[in-house]
Amino acid sequence: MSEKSHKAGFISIIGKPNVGKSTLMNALVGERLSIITSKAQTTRHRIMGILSGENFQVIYSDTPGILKPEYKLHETMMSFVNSSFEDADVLLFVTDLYEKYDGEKQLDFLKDIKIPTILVMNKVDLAKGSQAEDKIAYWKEMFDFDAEIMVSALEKLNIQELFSKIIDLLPEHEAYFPKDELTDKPERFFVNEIIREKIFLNYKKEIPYSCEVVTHTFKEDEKIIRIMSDIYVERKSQKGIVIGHRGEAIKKVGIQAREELEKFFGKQVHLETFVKVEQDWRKKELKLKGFGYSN
Ligand code: GDP
Ligand code: MG
Ligand code: K
Repeated sequence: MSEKSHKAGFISIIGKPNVGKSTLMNALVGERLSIITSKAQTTRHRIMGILSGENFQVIYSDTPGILKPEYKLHETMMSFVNSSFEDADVLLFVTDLYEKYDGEKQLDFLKDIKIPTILVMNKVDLAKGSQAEDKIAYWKEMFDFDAEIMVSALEKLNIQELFSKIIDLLPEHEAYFPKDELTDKPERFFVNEIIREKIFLNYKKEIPYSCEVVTHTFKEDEKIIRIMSDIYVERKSQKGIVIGHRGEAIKKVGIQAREELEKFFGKQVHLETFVKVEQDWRKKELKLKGFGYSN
């Protein structure tokens, strides 16, 4: 008897900030793995979601978007974007009804990409008339894609169809990970990301971008998870803003993060946060490595 064919591979989800990459990955994997907010650049790490079936294993990586490297941090983020291409078997180039191509260098790779690429037109739930079809035609005029599809990651429209196209383009390969594995990231990573999400929701301007979260304690027992996390800011003045008048601001972040963490882990959570100053952490490569950004 011949063995059944098995497909497996790495899928990189790429595109500009806010086109819906994280939402799409979550729709594809069916779990709330990466952090979604309406503000750009909240996804700094490379996240993998793994979906396995009897005859397939699809490994997704969600990237921080295609950005201009302004700070050291952005360069590190860019290296995540770039490195995610290298081992990809299929690329999902995600765009939405509103994105335009202005000749950006960051999209040059689309001109001579060797990896099978699917054009994913997201947010069709908001499309009027032939807006989505027109936008697809617009992108196809400039670049070659191996397939294209309209989806709504938010409304989970056409997600199954997209999945079929991904499987079509996947190479025959045995599974890369044990089949019950959901992600390659430890729990602390999700804690950091959830706290970061609440920081993004609660502070304005540069504050969220000046914060880094490091969870140093994660103790789980039968009833409760005890978590301690440091929030690093760059300047003393920012520490004051993050803490807020009588600690009100940081308290709000802590409550919102705890509620989210309890949903995520399905368990009672006790969360303590400490705000610390680490001058110019953004510019210090070594520090970045300490924060876990190097790969
Ligand atoms: P990313 O930066 O590319 O990862 O984008 P996110 O997944 O964080 O989404 C950015 C914003 O777009 C969020 O407010 C999402 O709720 C919203 N969004 C994502 N997908 C859709 C969609 O299909 N339809 C609509 N209406 N909004 C969406
Ligand atoms: Mg994202
Ligand atoms: K985002």
